[in-house]
Amino acid sequence: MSSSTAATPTEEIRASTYVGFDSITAQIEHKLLKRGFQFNVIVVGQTGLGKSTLINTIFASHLIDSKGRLAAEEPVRQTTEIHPVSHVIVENGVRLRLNIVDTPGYGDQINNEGCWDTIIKYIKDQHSAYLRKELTAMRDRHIQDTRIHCALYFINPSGHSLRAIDIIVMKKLSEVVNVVPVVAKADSLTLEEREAFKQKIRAEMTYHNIRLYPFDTEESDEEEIQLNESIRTMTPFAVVGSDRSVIIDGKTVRGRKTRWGVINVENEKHCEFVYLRNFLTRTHLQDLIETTAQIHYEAFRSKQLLALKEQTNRPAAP
Ligand SMILES: Nc1nc2c(ncn2[C@@H]2O[C@H](COP(=O)(O)OP(=O)(O)OP(=O)(O)O)[C@@H](O)[C@H]2O)c(=O)[nH]1
Ligand SMILES: [Mg+2]
Repeated sequence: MSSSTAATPTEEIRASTYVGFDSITAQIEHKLLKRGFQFNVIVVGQTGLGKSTLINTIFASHLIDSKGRLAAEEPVRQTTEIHPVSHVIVENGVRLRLNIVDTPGYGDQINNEGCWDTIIKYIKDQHSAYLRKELTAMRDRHIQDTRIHCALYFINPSGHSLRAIDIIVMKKLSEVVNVVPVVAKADSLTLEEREAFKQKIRAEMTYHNIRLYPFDTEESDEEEIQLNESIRTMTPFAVVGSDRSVIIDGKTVRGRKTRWGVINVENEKHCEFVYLRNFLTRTHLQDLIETTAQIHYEAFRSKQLLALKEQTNRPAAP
């Protein structure tokens, strides 16, 4: 584009009669509401840290929120394969298809080398399926999106430090997906231990140069930058999961009943599950989806297309 035309300022004219194009936002909203939204999350981490249980907790709490759906009461067993679980949640006319991909935990073998490969491959496969659909001559107007928007990474609540395997896997994941770390089974730490552990993990992640979500961009305004900063100081979220309901003050909630009392997973004083849920659904849902398309998928797409171009440009062998 020539710079002389780009630099000319456009004069703003106020319409003398009502034209009605301000309804474009309502038109867009109507269209989006009809189509609905798709949000895909994957859970990753060592075996037995409560990944499958947390999925149940998220669904159950959402289902309670959106009033009157059946709870996901399946008993949790050790996960042996990558398994997407999906629910459509409706709230005030907004339809969200929430896909959570459960993965088998790793870390109980003597040699854990490459145990995360299948998970990375799964994430890349979704990108490649999307690209394939985008490149077909008769592409659909709306492509079904299975790209993973967020990876919840489960950290063992050891209270000491990250394990070597955590650092490797989070680094690998952060190259292809938005990574959000959580401290699993946070009920096993005291409040002081929890804070100290979280601080230690943040320091270690900075030290190892692990790039975690959320990212500030040139487009971020002051408010977004502040919100992102507050999220960064809160991560990793210390969560407790439960696949059981307990009754507290006549209300059914997700909780863990122990000999010394009940942990209500939705009580902010007990754990940070509610913060994680708010972050995922209330404040960063759209940004997670957008970042996936604009950063992670874009990187994959340009790499693939460049490779394709090189292949076709190469002179044929004699
Ligand atoms: N104390 C405590 N126990 C939990 C929590 N979440 C899950 N558990 C228990 O931990 C055990 C393992 O939970 P799972 O959800 O199967 O763990 P997973 O990470 O899916 O394990 P794999 O499928 O082997 O990777 C179960 O007995 C759960 O009840 C938690 O927040 N606190
Ligand atoms: Mg599991």
